[in-house]
Amino acid sequence: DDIDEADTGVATKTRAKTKKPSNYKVLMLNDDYTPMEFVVMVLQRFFNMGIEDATRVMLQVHQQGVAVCGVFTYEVAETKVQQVMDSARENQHPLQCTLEKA
Ligand code: TYC
Repeated sequence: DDIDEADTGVATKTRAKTKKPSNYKVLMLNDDYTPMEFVVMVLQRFFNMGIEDATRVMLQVHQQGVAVCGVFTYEVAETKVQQVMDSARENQHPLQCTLEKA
Protein backbone atom coordinates (compact mmCIF):
# COMPACT_ATOMS: atom_id res chain seq x y z
CA ASP A 1 0.00 0.00 0.00
CA ASP A 2 2.74 2.49 0.86
CA ILE A 3 4.45 3.88 -2.20
CA ASP A 4 7.66 5.87 -1.78
CA GLU A 5 7.66 8.08 -4.85
CA ALA A 6 11.13 8.32 -6.38
CA ASP A 7 10.41 11.82 -7.68
CA THR A 8 9.87 13.59 -4.41
CA GLY A 9 11.09 11.20 -1.78
CA VAL A 10 7.75 11.74 -0.08
CA ALA A 11 5.96 8.62 1.02
CA THR A 12 2.33 8.78 0.03
CA LYS A 13 -0.34 6.32 0.90
CA THR A 14 -2.46 4.90 -1.82
CA ARG A 15 -5.09 2.23 -1.65
CA ALA A 16 -6.06 -0.46 -4.11
CA LYS A 17 -9.45 0.30 -5.60
CA THR A 18 -11.33 -2.52 -3.98
CA LYS A 19 -15.05 -1.86 -3.77
CA LYS A 20 -17.09 -2.83 -0.76
CA PRO A 21 -19.90 -5.15 -1.77
CA SER A 22 -23.22 -3.34 -1.99
CA ASN A 23 -25.96 -4.20 0.45
CA TYR A 24 -29.38 -5.40 -0.56
CA LYS A 25 -32.62 -5.29 1.37
CA VAL A 26 -34.76 -8.41 1.28
CA LEU A 27 -38.42 -7.36 1.13
CA MET A 28 -41.44 -9.47 2.01
CA LEU A 29 -44.65 -8.60 0.20
CA ASN A 30 -48.21 -8.92 1.41
CA ASP A 31 -50.89 -11.02 -0.24
CA ASP A 32 -54.40 -12.08 0.77
CA TYR A 33 -53.87 -15.85 1.04
CA THR A 34 -50.59 -16.84 2.71
CA PRO A 35 -51.32 -17.78 6.34
CA MET A 36 -49.78 -15.47 8.93
CA GLU A 37 -48.23 -18.47 10.72
CA PHE A 38 -46.44 -19.51 7.54
CA VAL A 39 -44.87 -16.07 7.14
CA VAL A 40 -43.78 -16.09 10.79
CA MET A 41 -42.24 -19.55 10.30
CA VAL A 42 -40.38 -18.38 7.17
CA LEU A 43 -38.99 -15.33 8.97
CA GLN A 44 -37.79 -17.49 11.85
CA ARG A 45 -36.28 -20.15 9.62
CA PHE A 46 -34.53 -18.09 6.94
CA PHE A 47 -33.89 -14.80 8.72
CA ASN A 48 -33.01 -16.21 12.13
CA MET A 49 -35.65 -14.14 13.90
CA GLY A 50 -37.23 -15.02 17.21
CA ILE A 51 -40.99 -15.35 17.41
CA GLU A 52 -41.43 -11.73 18.53
CA ASP A 53 -39.43 -10.11 15.71
CA ALA A 54 -40.93 -12.52 13.18
CA THR A 55 -44.45 -11.64 14.31
CA ARG A 56 -43.68 -7.90 14.25
CA VAL A 57 -42.28 -8.05 10.70
CA MET A 58 -45.17 -10.25 9.49
CA LEU A 59 -47.72 -7.78 10.91
CA GLN A 60 -45.86 -4.87 9.34
CA VAL A 61 -46.12 -6.58 5.94
CA HIS A 62 -49.79 -7.41 6.56
CA GLN A 63 -50.63 -3.82 7.51
CA GLN A 64 -48.29 -1.79 5.27
CA GLY A 65 -47.90 -4.11 2.29
CA VAL A 66 -44.15 -4.60 2.54
CA ALA A 67 -41.37 -4.80 5.12
CA VAL A 68 -37.62 -5.31 5.22
CA CYS A 69 -36.58 -8.75 6.49
CA GLY A 70 -32.90 -7.87 6.59
CA VAL A 71 -29.97 -6.34 4.70
CA PHE A 72 -27.32 -8.59 3.16
CA THR A 73 -24.69 -8.81 0.43
CA TYR A 74 -26.17 -9.57 -2.99
CA GLU A 75 -25.29 -13.25 -2.87
CA VAL A 76 -26.81 -13.81 0.57
CA ALA A 77 -29.91 -11.73 -0.29
CA GLU A 78 -30.44 -13.75 -3.49
CA THR A 79 -30.17 -17.00 -1.54
CA LYS A 80 -32.73 -15.84 1.05
CA VAL A 81 -35.18 -14.77 -1.66
CA GLN A 82 -34.79 -18.15 -3.37
CA GLN A 83 -35.27 -20.04 -0.10
CA VAL A 84 -38.47 -18.11 0.69
CA MET A 85 -39.84 -18.51 -2.85
CA ASP A 86 -39.03 -22.24 -2.94
CA SER A 87 -40.67 -22.79 0.45
CA ALA A 88 -43.76 -20.79 -0.59
CA ARG A 89 -44.11 -22.76 -3.85
CA GLU A 90 -43.65 -26.10 -2.08
CA ASN A 91 -46.47 -25.18 0.27
CA GLN A 92 -48.59 -23.66 -2.52
CA HIS A 93 -48.70 -20.18 -1.01
CA PRO A 94 -48.50 -17.07 -3.21
CA LEU A 95 -46.00 -15.39 -0.85
CA GLN A 96 -43.59 -13.12 -2.70
CA CYS A 97 -40.15 -11.99 -1.63
CA THR A 98 -37.74 -9.75 -3.51
CA LEU A 99 -34.52 -7.79 -3.11
CA GLU A 100 -33.69 -4.14 -3.60
CA LYS A 101 -30.39 -2.27 -3.45
CA ALA A 102 -30.04 -0.69 0.00
N1 TYC B 1 -52.24 -10.94 4.53
C1 TYC B 1 -52.09 -12.33 4.90
C2 TYC B 1 -53.36 -12.82 5.58
O1 TYC B 1 -54.23 -12.05 5.93
C3 TYC B 1 -50.92 -12.53 5.86
C4 TYC B 1 -49.59 -12.20 5.25
C5 TYC B 1 -48.64 -11.49 5.97
C6 TYC B 1 -49.27 -12.61 3.95
C7 TYC B 1 -47.39 -11.20 5.45
C8 TYC B 1 -48.04 -12.33 3.40
O2 TYC B 1 -45.86 -11.36 3.63
C9 TYC B 1 -47.09 -11.62 4.15
N2 TYC B 1 -53.50 -14.14 5.73
